[in-house]
Amino acid sequence: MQRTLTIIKPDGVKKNLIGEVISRFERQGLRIAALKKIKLSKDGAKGFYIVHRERPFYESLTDFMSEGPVVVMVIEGENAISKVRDIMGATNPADAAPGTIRRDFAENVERNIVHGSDKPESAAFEIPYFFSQIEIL
Ligand code: DAT
Ligand code: MG
Repeated sequence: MQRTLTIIKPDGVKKNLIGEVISRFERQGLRIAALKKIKLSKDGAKGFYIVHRERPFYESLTDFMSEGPVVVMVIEGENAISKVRDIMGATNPADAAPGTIRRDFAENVERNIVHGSDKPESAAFEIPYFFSQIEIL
């Protein structure tokens, strides 16, 4: 059993895709262990994406992530990290496989609808960034 942190990004919330995205995860046998809708501040977004601080897209990415509400979730299941990433599709929707969330809904490499932890070490940082232990059930 593995846990991963998933975010429906501001573009996904704006496009009314909360239910659609959650359904895709649930249909693949994953379980929502925690969930809330929040709005990140610019600093909150910068802290979450701190690993990307040297990347040229860091400022633009963190502006986008703080432009409107997001839904943050802890998703649980066998191989949840790679399962969620398979359902999401590649970072750039142009490279994402047919039937993935990003291929079906994302506008471009930045506005790409969803986030999912990329490895257990990332999940271990990202889950407590948003949730305390008593909120994960
Ligand atoms: P992922 O979200 O697939 O794990 P990542 O960790 O490499 O991708 O990058 C984090 C986010 O940063 C990504 O979802 C969108 C944005 N991003 C990545 N590469 C980018 C690029 N070349 N130009 C603009 N934004 C980019
Ligand atoms: Mg990543």
